Amino acid sequence: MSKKNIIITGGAGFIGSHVVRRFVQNHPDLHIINLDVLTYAGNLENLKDVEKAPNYEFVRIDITDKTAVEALFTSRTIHGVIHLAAESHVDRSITNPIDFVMTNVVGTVVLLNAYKAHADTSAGRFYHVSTDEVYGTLGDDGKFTEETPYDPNSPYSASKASSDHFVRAYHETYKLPMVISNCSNNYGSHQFPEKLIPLMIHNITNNKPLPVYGKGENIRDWLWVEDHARAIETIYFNGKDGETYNIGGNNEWKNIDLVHKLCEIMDRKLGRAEGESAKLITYVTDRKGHDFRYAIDASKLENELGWSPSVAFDQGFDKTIDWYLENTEWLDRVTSGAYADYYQSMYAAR
Ligand code: NAD
Ligand code: TDX
Repeated sequence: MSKKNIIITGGAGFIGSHVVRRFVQNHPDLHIINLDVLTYAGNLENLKDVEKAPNYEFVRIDITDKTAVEALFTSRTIHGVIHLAAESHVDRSITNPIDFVMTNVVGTVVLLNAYKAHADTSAGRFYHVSTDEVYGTLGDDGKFTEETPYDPNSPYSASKASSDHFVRAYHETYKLPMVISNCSNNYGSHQFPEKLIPLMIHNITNNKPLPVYGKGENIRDWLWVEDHARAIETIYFNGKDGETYNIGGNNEWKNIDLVHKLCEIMDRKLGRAEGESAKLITYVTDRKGHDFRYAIDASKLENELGWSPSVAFDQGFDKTIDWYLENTEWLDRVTSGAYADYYQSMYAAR
């Protein structure tokens, strides 16, 4: 019997590469097609260890390219889609919202149409990977549940909310098998250094200022990326069609406390005097519309599907820092070229 074909979009990105690796290694009965256009955030180096696996294939396609997406869906039977491809950085969405509408909204609808028209929906499903940012912001108390009304504040979260609505609408209208998850902030290896943790690691290593937005009091709920990938695997196989599952780390940190913890660990690992790296902390102009706090109630996923985070933050954070320190070539490569211009435009006048 031939293998079932599963497309994972955005598989060359941060979370996508962890999901692809997990599916390729754990499911030799599936043929995994990594569909990615390789934007600045996509990097096939992230998948070196699985690129020769017999059940892995890479296709370079832009999800907004209807013709190319249709051609893939008609070249063989597609059974499932796990959709992670997106423009994912909030700061970039503030300066260039249109890219976010194109990829996150239009690209998702292109995939949904191809799935509706051509997929074998009896033996797979469309899984849309989304974010807790669609729920807006919390005050000091409470957590986001699956019933929290959508209230997105940034162009990024508005585009993700819109794509979530399209997925839900396709389920209601066309009765297609679909599932959505909304996850909190991920940390781990292979994250592009525009995001808080790898950006700070890179700057500490290079003795550059550490730009903390506003007063550093905003709060995020951090989850080990491998735990997110495992949640996606659990939900893809065992979730209920038409349902949403929240995924979170139950691990809230004020940005400034997280940066201080990182500085302390980096001082030790780099053999610097205590307090040395923290001297680099620089408070800069706040992000526009900066959501104050995110926190996820993941009890539905825990109670119904038996998932829970597996890695304590201290352990995961330490491993993450070690990965960046041991992979300086990766970091150097992704911070060469266009990164310098990005950094200049985002931080120089801040
Ligand atoms: P990322 O920016 O690291 O990777 C995105 C990937 O999508 C890249 O490989 C890029 O090349 C690809 N891509 C972008 N536009 C494309 C297009 N038009 N066609 C084909 N491929 C395209 O993102 P990430 O942080 O790994 O996030 C992955 C998904 O998870 C996103 O949908 C994001 O909204 C969601 N998410 C991220 C987090 C987080 O903390 N990073 C948390 C919750 C949800
Ligand atoms: O230089 C910085 N200084 C700073 O103070 C950066 C890059 C960030 N921050 C703050 C802003 C946030 O409060 O740190 C916090 C985390 O910022 P990001 O890493 O940019 O993540 P966030 O905006 O919270 O969004 C992330 O989590 C949800 C991902 O980028 C999204 O893709 C995901 O959906």
